[in-house]
Amino acid sequence: MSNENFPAGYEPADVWVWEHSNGGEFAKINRPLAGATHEKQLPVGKHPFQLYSLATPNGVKITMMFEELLAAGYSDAEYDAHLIRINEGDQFGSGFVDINPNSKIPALIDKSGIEPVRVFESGSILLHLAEKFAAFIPSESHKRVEVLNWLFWQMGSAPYLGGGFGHFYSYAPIKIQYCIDRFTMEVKRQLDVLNRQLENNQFLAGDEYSIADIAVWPWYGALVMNTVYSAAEFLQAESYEHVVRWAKEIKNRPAVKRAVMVNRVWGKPEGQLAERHDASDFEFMTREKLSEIEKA
Ligand SMILES: N[C@@H](CCC(=O)N[C@@H](CS)C(=O)NCC(=O)O)C(=O)O
Repeated sequence: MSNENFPAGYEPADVWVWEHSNGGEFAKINRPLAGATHEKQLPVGKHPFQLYSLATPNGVKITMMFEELLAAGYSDAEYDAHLIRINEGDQFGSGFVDINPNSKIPALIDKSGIEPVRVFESGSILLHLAEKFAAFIPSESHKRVEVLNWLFWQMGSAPYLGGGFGHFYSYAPIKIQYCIDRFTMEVKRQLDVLNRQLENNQFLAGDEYSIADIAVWPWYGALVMNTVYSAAEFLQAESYEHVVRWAKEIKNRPAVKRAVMVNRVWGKPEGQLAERHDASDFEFMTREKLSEIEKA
């Protein structure tokens, strides 16, 4: 075996032992165990859809879908968006684990049918809503399968971007060249895949905006627009010109401008809407507006 391991001399033990200190930002909130750590029921609002989430890229996918559905006139898509603070361990509360045994945002309860159903995994939520409303997914089989191709491409690819590149480039407590090189190579390859696809297509799956764009934009759009990981220069993001064109076009959609605010508790006060229970909340319930009321 190599004698260049890090830390020097490190060899994996026969049996891995969990040390609470390992992990760095984000990984440190996890445990090698599933299940609830504490009893906590989830709040329930008045709308047919109850979303439990945070404005990370995985969370934004679902608020984009709801805001796009509402903007397209599907008034039955009204939703309550409750805040799950993953840094504080809300995803390990018993109520949350009941709706997502994987303890990750986003998670949804759909109360619009005869019985409430739980929906977890962002891809499953997007597909469930697209099928329910027959929206943002084409009905013709050959077009539909192309949307599913890119939807599932995202599910398989983004963990290399977030859990691999983002973790080692931004969050890991030490910079390890081997890990950064390995995941940078993969992320640049993925960006090139998207760039080639978007060179000849307005949207990912062709000429129609779909759940494929809604799944991919919060990760790869954010990456090239430098709103995650501050890595645009490192990755030469501007060279993926078709991805940049697509990312900017989607960013300017009114529904997307609203969606990125929901369950957001960082950044500019006017861009933070911790919870969304009504369309008017975007006007009256942002952090900026609440601070004005508190001061008055
Ligand atoms: N494959 C999942 C990934 C969800 C995910 O990783 N969510 C992160 C936030 S972006 C999370 O909840 N992390 C909390 C944790 O790891 O404990 C999906 O697409 O829904």
